Amino acid sequence: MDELDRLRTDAFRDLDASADAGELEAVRVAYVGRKGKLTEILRSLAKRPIAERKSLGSAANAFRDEFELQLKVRAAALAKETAAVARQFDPTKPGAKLHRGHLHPLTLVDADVRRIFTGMNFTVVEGPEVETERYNFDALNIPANHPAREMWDTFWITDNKQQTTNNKARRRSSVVGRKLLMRTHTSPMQVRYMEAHNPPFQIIVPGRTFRYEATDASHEINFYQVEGLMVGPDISLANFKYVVERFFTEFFRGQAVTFRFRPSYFPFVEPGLEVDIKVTNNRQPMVRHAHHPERSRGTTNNQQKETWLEVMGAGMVHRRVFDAVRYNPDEIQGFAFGVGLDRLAMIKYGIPDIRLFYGADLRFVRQF
Ligand code: FA5
Repeated sequence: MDELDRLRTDAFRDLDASADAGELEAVRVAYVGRKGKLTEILRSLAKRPIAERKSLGSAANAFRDEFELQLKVRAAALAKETAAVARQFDPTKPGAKLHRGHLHPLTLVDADVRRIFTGMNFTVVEGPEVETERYNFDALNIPANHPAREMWDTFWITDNKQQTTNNKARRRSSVVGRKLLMRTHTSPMQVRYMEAHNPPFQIIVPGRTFRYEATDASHEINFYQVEGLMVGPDISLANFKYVVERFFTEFFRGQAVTFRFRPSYFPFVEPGLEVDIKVTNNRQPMVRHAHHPERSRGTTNNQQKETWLEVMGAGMVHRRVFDAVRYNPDEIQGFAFGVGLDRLAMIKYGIPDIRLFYGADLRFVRQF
């Protein structure tokens, strides 16, 4: 009995002293584990005289029941303490890393273009994505049945309900130039702006454009263009060349790119031209090493095929467009251009496929 009393004092003292779940488990093993001190006493009962067996037995069993209950109580108290400690704020700990978003490469390029042209005194204006046939085609010297309409595969907007149920509306929508479409380029804003303003002025029009065409690595059905228009007395192609060269120099700063002007045709300019940028087959811009031509990227490595990527259409505004907005073509001239924003982004960041912009793959966006 004395031994049991001593054991009880020790057991409850150790239990109270246990500071965590590990220590508590050690206490449990020491007393009621397979070779625990109390277990041994209980096991020895069988060898003891009957009288002792009875009194010692009931005391030892009661002790074991109470001890096991207290083990559970202590375990619950320790768990609570641990949780409270975990909740405590430690001001010396480094802060948790904030998850920051990334700007989409097209957003970055759009911001760059706006900044550079604003720096050259251009005004930024925007226009509607749903256009009328008149602004997208007719006023740009592309009347219905003009073969040049085939240069722009168009998403036409048809209002079936209107056409079948409302004869008056149908008659109205069939008036020349009133048909609706998703703008195939930003050029309609040339006309809208000139109708509402007098020269001289210089504007850019960034915006979304749509074409009903097969997609590939450099063609999307939805892409972005930036229109440029500078109109006033004595504006010439020399002004255009200066503006575009300065734009490319700032846009591709530190990234020597090679570009070329090439004669081309658009019904709303005369003369017309296009601008290409030289890329290797992985779409990296050519990098010319000024002092060591042999180190120029793309020229020595014949595995990287060079191609020209068309980025811009441009030219001097056609008289017929000035006629449409009632400007006098004998008094003023202007240049206009339309540059593909996606293509600029592809060249700037070495992106091989335009479809990556619209794939919503976060692994792509997180690189910018
Ligand atoms: C035009 O859209 C003319 N409006 C440009 C213009 C404006 C000419 C002012 C003269 C005066 P074009 O269809 O070539 O032209 O397109 C212009 C640029 O948009 C192309 O050089 C290319 O960079 C981009 N682009 C055209 N189609 C696509 C497409 N499907 N996907 C991605 N970019 C495209």
